[in-house]
Amino acid sequence: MANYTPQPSDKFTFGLWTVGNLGRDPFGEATRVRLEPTYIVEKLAELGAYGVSLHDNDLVPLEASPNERDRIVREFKKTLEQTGLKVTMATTNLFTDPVFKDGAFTSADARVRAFALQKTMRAMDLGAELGAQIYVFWGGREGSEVDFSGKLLDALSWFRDSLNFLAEYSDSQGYGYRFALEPKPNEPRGDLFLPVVGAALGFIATLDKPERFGLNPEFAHETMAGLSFPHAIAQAIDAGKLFHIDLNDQKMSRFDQDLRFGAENLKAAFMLVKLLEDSGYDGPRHFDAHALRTEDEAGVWEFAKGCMRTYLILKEKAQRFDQDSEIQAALKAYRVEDAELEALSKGFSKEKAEALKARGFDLDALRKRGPGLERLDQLTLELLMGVR
Ligand code: GCO
Ligand code: MN
Ligand code: MN
Repeated sequence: MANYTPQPSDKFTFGLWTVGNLGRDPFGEATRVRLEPTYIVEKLAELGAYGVSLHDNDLVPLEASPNERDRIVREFKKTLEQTGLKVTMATTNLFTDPVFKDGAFTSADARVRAFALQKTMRAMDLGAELGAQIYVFWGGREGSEVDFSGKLLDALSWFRDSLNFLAEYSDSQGYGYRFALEPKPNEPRGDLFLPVVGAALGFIATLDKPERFGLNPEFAHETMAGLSFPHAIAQAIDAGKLFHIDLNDQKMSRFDQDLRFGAENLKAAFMLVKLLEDSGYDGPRHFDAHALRTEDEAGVWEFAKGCMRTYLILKEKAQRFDQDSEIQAALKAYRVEDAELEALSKGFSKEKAEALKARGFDLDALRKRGPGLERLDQLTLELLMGVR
């Protein structure tokens, strides 16, 4: 029996803000005390994680003087060296300060947009100094409640100008960042711009250097929108745009719950792990979730262990799925291959088109065929429930 102990090679990472979450919500105060970033790094290393990610202000407070900043960064780097943990992703907090209450890159106030650029460039400097190679854009406040303000089209174009500017900044500094946009449908704004994976993919194609930009999809976010996360991930993989991923869980159509990975939608979590492992995705398995507000610090580390352990268990289940002869037979029976028809249907030529138009099909047989999906689903469920 495997012991499901995480190793750095599993590439599990956590945001400083995730295990550092204070348990505050819109109705109640913090239920936990702040943990020092260096302490978080030490604990995560102990648990077998590979790395951490951070917002600029998770590490350096907004009001820190240049001297304080340097001291904090120096100490943090020392802990990284001692523990071997990597900083895999960096990002900017463009949502906490009231300055950003009506957006950052999409604010209607040019001063706010310029400040957002300044803050992001500084945060990119910090991330690069810590070795981050992925830079995430989550537009926390990039959205609206009142659309009569007339900025719907402008907002997208301001957003585009900012991303183009920052991609050039990264180049001019030699940072080599890969940028990952993180879609979310709502919360904290009534409606957020680029609400889902498909919307962000479409937007990337309009940027000056689309090859620099990909996605950081989050399980909870697509689920809040009532969409299938595995489908979104399949499309991101197909487009070559899965740069990073935020793993957590969520009940459909609710407020952003950020539950422990696998806590709610085990079937979708299994499918997701299978997709990531089968596709050869080799980026961080990044958990963007937090312990329930009920928990104390011990509960926080149980939460972190649980995220990684569930991933490893599902990874093992995916291997068993591939080795299960009945499941494999069901999969084989599901697909109908026909070399001649497949050759005719791919790569247009006039001859192929003529041949296909003239072809007869036994439609009755096609109508009557049962593809065996009930059996495949039940077999898979039984495997997940541990009786296969
Ligand atoms: C959320 C988001 C954030 C981002 C983070 C990094 O719903 O609050 O998921 O946690 O992922 O700001 O960009
Ligand atoms: Mn989220
Ligand atoms: Mn996220």
